[in-house]
Amino acid sequence: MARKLKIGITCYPTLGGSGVVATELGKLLAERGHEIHFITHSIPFRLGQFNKNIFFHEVEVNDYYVFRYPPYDLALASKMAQVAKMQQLDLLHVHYAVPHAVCAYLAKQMNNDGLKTVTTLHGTDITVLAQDESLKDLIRLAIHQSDAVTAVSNDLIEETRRLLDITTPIDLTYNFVDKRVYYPRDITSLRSDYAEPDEKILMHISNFRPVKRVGDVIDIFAKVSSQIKAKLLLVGEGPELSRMQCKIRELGLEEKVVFLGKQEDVAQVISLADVLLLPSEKESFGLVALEAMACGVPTIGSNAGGIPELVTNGETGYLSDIGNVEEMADNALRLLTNQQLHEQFRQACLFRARNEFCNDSITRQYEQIYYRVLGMEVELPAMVCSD
Ligand code: GMT
Repeated sequence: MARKLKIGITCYPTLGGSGVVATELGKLLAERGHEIHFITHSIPFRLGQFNKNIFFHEVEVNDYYVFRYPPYDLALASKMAQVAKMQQLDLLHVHYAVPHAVCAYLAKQMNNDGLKTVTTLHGTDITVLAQDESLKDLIRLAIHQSDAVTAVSNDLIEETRRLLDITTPIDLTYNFVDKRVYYPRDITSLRSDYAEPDEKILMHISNFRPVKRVGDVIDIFAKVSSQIKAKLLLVGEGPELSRMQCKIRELGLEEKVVFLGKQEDVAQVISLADVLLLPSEKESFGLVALEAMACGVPTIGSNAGGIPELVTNGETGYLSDIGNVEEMADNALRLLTNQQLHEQFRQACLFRARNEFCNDSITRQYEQIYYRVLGMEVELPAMVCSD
């Protein structure tokens, strides 16, 4: 039987797809008997219940008076090296290239015990930061110095190669959802708080950054709600929120739009929706569309980045070119006015989420990568995602 591993995980621990994936992965690995050490500036928000295999090491930044800017990156690298030594970690798995992969490289240099590093690229660390000439060489160095690099879609792999001229192997590790958490919830009583029985619910969940094109969400909804009775539920907060509030007022849609703010129990909230709107400009994968899919909710969105690897156009949702809000609205109307078609999409969503993106098989892929970088020949049995 394969030896259980001691793994350090670093991620952005607050709200955000990369932090969610890293935290859920850590929890699943702990369930499988590995010892997981989160090394972050605060407790990952999805960590949840106590598990004897999970440890948290807080990165504290030294505010020494000569520092104009307290050096978080150096504090993180030192903490990584310290924890790796004290806990005899086998490897560090870092999520997001900057600064985490760079810090892991520094920690490896400080540690003489053959510490290995695995870097997972999540999206904006490449699609936005690698376009910045001042960061490009640093990101390239961090990638080259990792013992394994994974990315969450084929599109992101290609983008990484294109933007950074990287030729070394990059493993594909799609985002996943825990099927014990993400399933269609019973929302019968909750739904009436938001919509009449004959109204449809459209939903958008994001961090309201410009790349999410929340303005398009509102334009799509404006067209849909001019044709059928509908509500728009907006979940999350971010820089575009107040501009969007103005736009909603200008279009006279206040009565039809509900702001839910940040929500932790995404599976419960998303189960309220008839469709999810995701018209992003950039999206390396689109975890939220997978969360929706696992709850039986089809996505209407753009064909940006890795979204087409997740959403099958015409089967589990409809994808259009970025900014084509007319077509997106028509597609939403097509689904929302045809109950039989909607049910067909819903079933396809449930099947695809469970079979292609389930927690068991993707956790196993990560384990294979860990054993490979440690030079351990371990053949883990293939995982069948069953009920
Ligand atoms: O979507 C965001 O803006 C958050 C961002 C993050 O860094 O946490 O999400 C990225 O990573 C997720 C998990 O791998 C992906 O599902 C998202 O598609 C990706 N976001 C972008 O590429 C914009």
